Amino acid sequence: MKRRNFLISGAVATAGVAVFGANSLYSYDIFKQKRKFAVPPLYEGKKIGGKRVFNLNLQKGEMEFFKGLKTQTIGINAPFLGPTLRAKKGDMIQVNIKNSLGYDSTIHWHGFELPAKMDGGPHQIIKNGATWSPEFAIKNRASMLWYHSHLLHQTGVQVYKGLAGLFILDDDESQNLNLPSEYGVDDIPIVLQDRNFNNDGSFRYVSSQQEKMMGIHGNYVLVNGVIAPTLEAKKKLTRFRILNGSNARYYLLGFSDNRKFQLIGSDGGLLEKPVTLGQIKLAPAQRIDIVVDLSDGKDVVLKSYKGALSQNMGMMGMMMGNMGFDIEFDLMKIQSKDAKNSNAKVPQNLIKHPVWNPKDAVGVRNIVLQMRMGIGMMGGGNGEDNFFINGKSMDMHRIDAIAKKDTFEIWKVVNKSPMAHPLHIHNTQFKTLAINGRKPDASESGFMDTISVDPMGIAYIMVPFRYYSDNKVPYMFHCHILEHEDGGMMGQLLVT
Ligand SMILES: [Cu+2]
Repeated sequence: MKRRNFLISGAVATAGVAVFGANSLYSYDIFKQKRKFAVPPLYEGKKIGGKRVFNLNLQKGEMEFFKGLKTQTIGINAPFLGPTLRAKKGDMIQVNIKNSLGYDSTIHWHGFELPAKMDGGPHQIIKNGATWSPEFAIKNRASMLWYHSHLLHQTGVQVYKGLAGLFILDDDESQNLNLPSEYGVDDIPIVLQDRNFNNDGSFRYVSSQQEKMMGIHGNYVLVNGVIAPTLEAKKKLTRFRILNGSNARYYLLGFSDNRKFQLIGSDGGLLEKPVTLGQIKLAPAQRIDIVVDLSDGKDVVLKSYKGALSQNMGMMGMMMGNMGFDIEFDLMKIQSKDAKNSNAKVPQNLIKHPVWNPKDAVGVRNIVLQMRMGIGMMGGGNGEDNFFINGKSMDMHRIDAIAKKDTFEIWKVVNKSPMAHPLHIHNTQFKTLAINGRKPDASESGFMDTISVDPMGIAYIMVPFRYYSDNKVPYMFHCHILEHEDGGMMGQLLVT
């Protein structure tokens, strides 16, 4: 009976546009449900003839996010989401991806520097029933990257249903640091994804023009596929690698008792030095690598705080705030009463970053992000051409940018819209030169593949293109609010 009420109030919340509003399900102690934290299975592949080989199956599945209610999902070797793949810098990997979904898909290697043909973007469709076997060398430094569907106009819905997974990369340098690194023990991966549900337990994806415009925001947050789970920490020093795998939601992450944590890495790998923080913002597609001291043995809740959208200005920001897109809510509970002492530690110095001089860039590339607002947007249409980069919507037959291999470019990313957009560039890990009118702070000094540009803001980033060129097959660059990507805010980049 209780559960029914719980769901019906959810339905009320989703019937209008407002979610996470007055009817928020998180306005009471959701941890009473006592759901267990789930660690995605680790899959290190099999060494065959000098290659590390993975076999993946894109499949349909069914989950019980709410007891007694079934949700139709898709996943990779699992009903929902996929295993955490793991490899080491220098490995040659081969991934055999069979598509058993009943419809076309793709698998994109987010954050990897790799040949364009292996990238898994809209040009590398895996037809229903077919197997695609990309092979590439691991060039990236130690980091947590990820993989997900990237089918033209369908990325949002396919990721929403579950087509995503983590990919952890190691290297000698990181392995010599004695950081917490025992997978699932003191090195805990976390995928955050907000979702909406219908009364029958099925996922509710975009159902209004407004949701297409702002991107879908759910009123439940899945943590590795579980709503508000509780983790029993095993070690007093625990590392969390967190992916914002949501389609559109920004999080301002922190702990319920305001305890500080150490940020040790960003999208593309470790920082030079740890940075002590109380809160950190995470845009869609971004990752953080943090270490938390749990030695007081107290329960603590990982939360998202109000302020994730604090820099949104004007009507849109107000609208989104009023709609409950920027409120405080709980994500997961951590119990550490049985946590054991740890031999791991966070050193004062992590890794050395190469020095990149902006003077070495071959030029400045202007990227203008825009969205069509008002009557055309709200009043109907197919919603597929309301988002633009440099005035154009995504076209598979048009190349938007040509870069030269083994060069740096400075990208000036200008947001001429009233919403923040997280711009993701394939095949590179870049560095931030300036962001929203200021220099990046220490927490923003790392390697990134996705940068969030505030409404009417500007970012300058230094972007390397290394290792591979291809005169025909492009990489993508796009907004990682997936409804914006699907709606046209994407361009094609050739590296020649
Ligand atoms: Cu966007």
